[in-house]
Amino acid sequence: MPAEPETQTSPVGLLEELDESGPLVGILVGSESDLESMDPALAELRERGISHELKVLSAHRNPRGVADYASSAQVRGVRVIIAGAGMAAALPGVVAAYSDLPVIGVPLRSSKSVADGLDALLAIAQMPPGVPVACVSVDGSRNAAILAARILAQGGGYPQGPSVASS
Ligand code: RP5
Repeated sequence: MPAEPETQTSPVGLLEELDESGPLVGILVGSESDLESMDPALAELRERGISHELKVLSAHRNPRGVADYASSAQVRGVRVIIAGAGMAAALPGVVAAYSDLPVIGVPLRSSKSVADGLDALLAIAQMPPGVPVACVSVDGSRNAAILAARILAQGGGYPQGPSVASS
């Protein structure tokens, strides 16, 4: 009887198989009114030749859309997500709750901001334990793109789950 062909069943292997040539960086903003503040990030990624996509998805107004995007991003080939939002900026944290990808939060100053964006800065920086979101400066989308590029430069193969030593 011929031997069964070897099959790859680990989740990591499955993810590798599903990798498509989609964008490497996913950029989300919470509102159409945030779009302009992402221009520096778009310029930086374009200059570096890093593929990216930009979508408007609000954690409060369209939570299902955010959940769908975040939970499917990795299998589409996205490797880093940049999420910018103003006011009670829940977006980066919600994305991190639905995805294991690195998430970079960009606090945005909007016309309705309190203290020039301090509201969003605190909302993004003060994530609860277990919800890792990197936070750049208010309106710091260029730095978010540079950080995304540096994360991508590390390549894949990151460890899955907490190590025994850290538990
Ligand atoms: C946040 O509320 C958005 O990220 C935006 O910065 C702010 C205001 O949104 P709009 O009322 O302009 O849509 O959720």
